[in-house]
Amino acid sequence: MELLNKKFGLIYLLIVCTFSVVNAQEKERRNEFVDANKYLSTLTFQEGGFMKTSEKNFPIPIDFNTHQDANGDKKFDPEDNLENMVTYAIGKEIKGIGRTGLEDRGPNNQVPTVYFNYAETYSHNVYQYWYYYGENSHIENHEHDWESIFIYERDTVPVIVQITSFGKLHNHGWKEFQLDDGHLVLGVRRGDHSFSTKAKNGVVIRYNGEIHAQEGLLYEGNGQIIPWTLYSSKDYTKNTKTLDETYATKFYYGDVAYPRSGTEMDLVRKAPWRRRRWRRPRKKDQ
Ligand SMILES: [Ca+2]
Ligand SMILES: [Ca+2]
Ligand SMILES: [Ca+2]
Repeated sequence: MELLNKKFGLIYLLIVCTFSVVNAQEKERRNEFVDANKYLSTLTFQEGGFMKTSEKNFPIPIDFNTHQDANGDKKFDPEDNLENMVTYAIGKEIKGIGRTGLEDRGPNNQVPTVYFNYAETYSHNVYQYWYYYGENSHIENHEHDWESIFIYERDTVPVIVQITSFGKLHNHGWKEFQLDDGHLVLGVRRGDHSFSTKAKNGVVIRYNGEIHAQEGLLYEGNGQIIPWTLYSSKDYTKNTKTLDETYATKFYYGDVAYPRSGTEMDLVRKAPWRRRRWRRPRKKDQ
């Protein structure tokens, strides 16, 4: 009995300690306010090539269209995104044929968008930028595609740039990248949207919202300036719009358009804000 009590005592102590650590983190955040614009990047997409198409979709809001039930399930949610998305276009009121062939899609709010989050480790401030695409179309076809870049800052100096590439984390030094007015220039690989340290020759969306087709293909948006929309669920971030985390908590990567999956509600993935990395960034895989 005494042993049991001791055990419970220990568990109780552990729980109390865990909560205190969490509370301490909340209270002792190093930065009272966080400017989401600080490490906003310039994205450069891979162009076409011989017998290859250019990148066809760009970072957009998960709710770019809330008025067309494209998959016919009587719900208006992100599972209609692949069907509603108009390719090779950036803009506020995009209309056209959807990615899977449905006519009269839109108007779609396909403006440059990034989902921002901030977290602190014991040594670094971590600025997280999560990009949402309607589709991953290289090697693996799936509806929805999340790619992220984390900037690890020590005091006020950016040190590590962590990118995801084919599901793995890669750490690079800040100095490995080209800069655009002090902002990172990232390459984005065609179709799967994984990041690379080298700039690409296709569509460019600058940190300030300037859009150029370069050698890529863009039917709408070329030459325009559409400032990035940054979403955050934290109340202490600046230059952000409020993200309602309950709007979507999972994304189903399957779609009837894909022979491999063939069903809408297939291959479920957590929303970034439900993932461990969102709350507790780590320097390496595992
Ligand atoms: Ca629907
Ligand atoms: Ca769908
Ligand atoms: Ca991808």
